[in-house]
Amino acid sequence: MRTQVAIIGAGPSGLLLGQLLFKAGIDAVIVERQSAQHVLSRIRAGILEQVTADLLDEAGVGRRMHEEGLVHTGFDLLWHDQRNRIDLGRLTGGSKVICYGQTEVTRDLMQARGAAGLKTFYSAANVAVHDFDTAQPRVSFEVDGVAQTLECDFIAGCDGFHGVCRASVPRAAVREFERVYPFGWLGLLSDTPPVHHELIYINSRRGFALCSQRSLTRSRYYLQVPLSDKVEQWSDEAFWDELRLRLDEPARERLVTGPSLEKSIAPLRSFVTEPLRFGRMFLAGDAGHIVPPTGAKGLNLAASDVKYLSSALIEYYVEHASAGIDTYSERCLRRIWRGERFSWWFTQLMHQFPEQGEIHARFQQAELEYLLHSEAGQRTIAENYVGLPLDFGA
Ligand code: FAS
Ligand code: PHB
Repeated sequence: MRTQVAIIGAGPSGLLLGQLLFKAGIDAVIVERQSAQHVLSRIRAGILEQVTADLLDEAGVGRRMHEEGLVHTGFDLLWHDQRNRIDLGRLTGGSKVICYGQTEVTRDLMQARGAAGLKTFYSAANVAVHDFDTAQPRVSFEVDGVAQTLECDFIAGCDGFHGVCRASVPRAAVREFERVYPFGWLGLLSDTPPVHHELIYINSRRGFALCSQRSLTRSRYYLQVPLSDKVEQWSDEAFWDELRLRLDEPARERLVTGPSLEKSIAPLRSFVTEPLRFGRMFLAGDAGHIVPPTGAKGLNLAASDVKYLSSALIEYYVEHASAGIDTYSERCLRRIWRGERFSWWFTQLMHQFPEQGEIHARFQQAELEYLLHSEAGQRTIAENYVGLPLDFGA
């Protein structure tokens, strides 16, 4: 079996890349370890930057996002019972974000790929990548116990943090940068109306909390919890009780609780691999980097990687040029590190770090008070949150 681009992973990175290549007439086959149902069962990101929304439109899958997504022009910061709105629209000359769950993005991409009759191997076992440092890379895997080999020109490693592609690169060829945070995010999804029309990021003495949403009738909440916590320890009632303690009075009064549709604990880390290209194999999305979700950057950085990679591959096949391929890693990493920095900074600002002593809480309070009385301070939050332009600082 042969294709032009073998894509490993059918998460948002792999599916979006497949769709953009298809629109350009380039053949790509996706090999995914899990079933489609399992991929859709994962509850992840919720905020799309304009760059990501534009890319979904370019891929021809933006219709439902525009119909069902919630346009947000601001969010609230709450700490010590002080709630202040960061006015994204005013501070960035009109930029906004769209609240539309990653699950729905993935569903839209899956449906478009299925409608186009494009080849996707789900439930693939023992996926391995070979000879990506030669001009004849290939992928081997098994489906229903039958061994398959996919010969290709390029391999796109869109297989997430725990994937096989980065793991297949000789250690001497990569530099990895990592910071693991001493807490996790306990997330709960419920069919209850959101507590506020926009997001509320909370720095409470009891820990960080986030009030997010998926629609006018479906909410997504997060609580900072110790890394030692297990999701089984947290009943729905315990979750709602703890959330109430971290909200201010107006939000407590508006909070509508209900049974959880999903509950999980995600660890938080900052992680970057350098470089992101290894001969004819490229890493994109979580395969190459991870951010703490505080800044809502994970999915959006994955989308910009895919923008750079799809443009490079289209340039290679259509214009027979390799400038995009040769600069892929450098262009992605410039944007990745900006997203990493903002996500780290926002995490440091909004979470409790008891191990760093009371002085850290005082630093946080001083920084929050400065930010909320400084147009410049709020503008730095706003322009990073809505996403810097793709060519920023180029
Ligand atoms: P993904 O991990 O989504 O997809 C990789 C795909 O590759 C998966 O389907 C996997 O099954 C497959 N795969 C893995 N190994 C394979 C192999 N050997 N062979 C074939 N396929 C293989 N971001 C936010 O902005 N906000 C959030 O709140 C948020 N919450 C998150 C919670 C969790 C638990 C995690 C893990 C991430 C979260 N993220 C969040 C980040 C998340 O949204 C990612 O940025 C996004 O999923 C990136 O998409 P992909 O790069 O496609 O990686
Ligand atoms: C979400 O809705 O899942 C979400 C929103 C904003 C974040 C993180 C997660 O910063």
